[in-house]
Amino acid sequence: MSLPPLMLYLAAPRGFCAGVDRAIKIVEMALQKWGAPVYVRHEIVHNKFVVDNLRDKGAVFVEELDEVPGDRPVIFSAHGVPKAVPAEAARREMVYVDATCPLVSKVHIEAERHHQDGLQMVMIGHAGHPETIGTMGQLPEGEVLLVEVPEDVAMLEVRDPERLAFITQTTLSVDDTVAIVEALRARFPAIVGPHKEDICYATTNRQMSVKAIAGRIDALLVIGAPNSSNSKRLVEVGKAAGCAYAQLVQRATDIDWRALEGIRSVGITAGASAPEVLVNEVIDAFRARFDTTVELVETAQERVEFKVPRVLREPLQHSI
Ligand code: 0CN
Ligand code: SF4
Repeated sequence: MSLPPLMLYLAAPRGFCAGVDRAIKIVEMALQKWGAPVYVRHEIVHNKFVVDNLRDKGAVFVEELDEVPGDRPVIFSAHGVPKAVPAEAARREMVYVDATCPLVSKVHIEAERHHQDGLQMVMIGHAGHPETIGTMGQLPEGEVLLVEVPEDVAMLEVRDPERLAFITQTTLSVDDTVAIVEALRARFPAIVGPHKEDICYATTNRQMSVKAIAGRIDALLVIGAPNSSNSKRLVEVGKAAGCAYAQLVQRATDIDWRALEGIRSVGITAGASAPEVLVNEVIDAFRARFDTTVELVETAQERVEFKVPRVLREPLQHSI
């Protein structure tokens, strides 16, 4: 029996970004340097496959610092941590390595600078997400007000409308954020902020490549985890760009083949925390069911790389 034909558009850039690559390397190098167990506060990046792999190598994942014994190294995840976390690690004289993405740290520094200039901050982000918690936690309680949707702007109670600044989460939808920034600027003309927002290059590029394929596909599959903000945004961007069926899948076994019956084309992308092996697994699953032609749709090239912290590049001075 011959298989039905299928065009598979593979978006690029997709998958690992420089911050994720660095964060995973940090855990691997810490395991090499200090041996197991190395503790990691929060999933190093939001991907079960990555986390399970590192756990197999000796990483222990916890949610809070007080779950880490004082005599073992601890790594803070790529999403960033409130200031109180490294402060507490230092107080306990722990060995810690901060795997916060440099592009998240940049937003932390921005917030700090505006605060020192006496400005109150508005953060555009998702409540409860670790990056939002970490960024808001750079400043004293109450100094950062959170807005999630344009409607929140009207409800803001600010100290002084003339002395405000805004910052954003790095993994938001570029288009949705424009609307929130416009609402902020309309209500607070004096508000200062970044040129556009603080969304990172990887988030921006992955959304752009989804838009490039959305118009010509019957279905879009985004490989990523349900707690991965940037991956979930790719599903939304696909739908907003006209793709009727857009679904987040962790790996090939999550694919709802019934929903895909009769499709002639599919788009595949992956969030910044999803490893390429899972992309290949999904492509292979399509090849098993369809006579698949793969076409790469590349809308940008990425050459960003971040160094790991110096402590991991130096030889071990003394064992712990
Ligand atoms: O999926 P991630 O671990 O995180 P979010 O998209 O949920 O923020 O991807 C890495 C991004 C960062 C920081
Ligand atoms: Fe850094 Fe962006 Fe990757 Fe997050 S998605 S780790 S901010 S490069």
